[in-house]
Amino acid sequence: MNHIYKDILAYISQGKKLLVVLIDPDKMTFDKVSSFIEKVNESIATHIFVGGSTVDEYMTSTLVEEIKRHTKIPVVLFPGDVTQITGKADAILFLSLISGRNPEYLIGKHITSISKLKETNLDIISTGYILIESGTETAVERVTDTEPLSRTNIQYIVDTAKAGELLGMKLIYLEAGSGAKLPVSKEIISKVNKVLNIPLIVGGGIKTKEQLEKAYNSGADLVVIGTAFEEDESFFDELKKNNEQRKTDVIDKS
Ligand code: 1GP
Repeated sequence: MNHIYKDILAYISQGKKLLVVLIDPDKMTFDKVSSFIEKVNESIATHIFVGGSTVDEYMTSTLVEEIKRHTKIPVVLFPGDVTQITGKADAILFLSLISGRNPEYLIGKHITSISKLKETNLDIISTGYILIESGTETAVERVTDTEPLSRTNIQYIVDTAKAGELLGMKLIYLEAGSGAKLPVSKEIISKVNKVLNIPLIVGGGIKTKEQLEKAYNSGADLVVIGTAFEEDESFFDELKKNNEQRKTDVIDKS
C-alpha cells in the first residue's frame, strides 16, 4: 500500500503548502507527456492529479504509465468515472460530491468501483468534494447533473465541509470547476479552513501566482492547477524550484 495521504499530512505538519498539477487525459496528447512532465519536475509541484469529466476508457491507464516513466512525483487519480481507475497510479481521491444530491456521485459509483479497487494497491483517500458556483456552468455540473453551492451562502459551504469531516472524510476539496471564471474566494477558503481538522484542497480557475498565493494565505493546504498550465506552459517558469533562492543570489551579488 502506498502512503500518499500520510505524506501529505507530514508535509502540512511541517508548515508546507502543496501544489498539484492536474492533467486531463482528454487534453494531453501522448507525445507531449515527456516535455510537459519535464517542466513539472523542475517546478515546485508536489503531486500530479490525473482525471477529467469525460475520458475515453483505458486512456487514463496508458497516460499514467507514460507519466510515471518521466517522474517520481506521486500520481493521484482524480476520477470523473469508474473507467478512470488504474492501479498504475499511487493513490486515488475517492470523491463523494457532497455539495450535490445525485446519489450516483454520493455513493453509487463508489460501490461499482470496489471490484476494480480491490485489484490495486492504490492509497484510497476519502474526499468530500464540494462544487461552488463560479460564474458559468462547469463540466462537473453538467456531467454530475448537480447544482453548485452558492458562493454567497458561506455558512452552508462551511457546514457542508464540516459534515464531510465528521462523516470520516480525510480531505475536503473546494472546487470552482475547471476553467472557472471565478476561483473559490478567500473568504470561503478561510472560513472553511477555520473549522476543519483535515487538509483542504482548493482548485478551479487559478491562473496566476498571485491567485495561488492568495489561496495558500487564506488556508488552502493543496492548490490544484490544470487549465493555466495547459494553456501556457511558461507559467511553470514562474513556479520553478529555487526561484526565490536565485532572486536572493542576484541581490547578494549586486
Ligand atoms: C479542476 O480544480 C481543478 O477540477 C483545476 O481547475 O483547470 O481551472 O485549473 P483549472
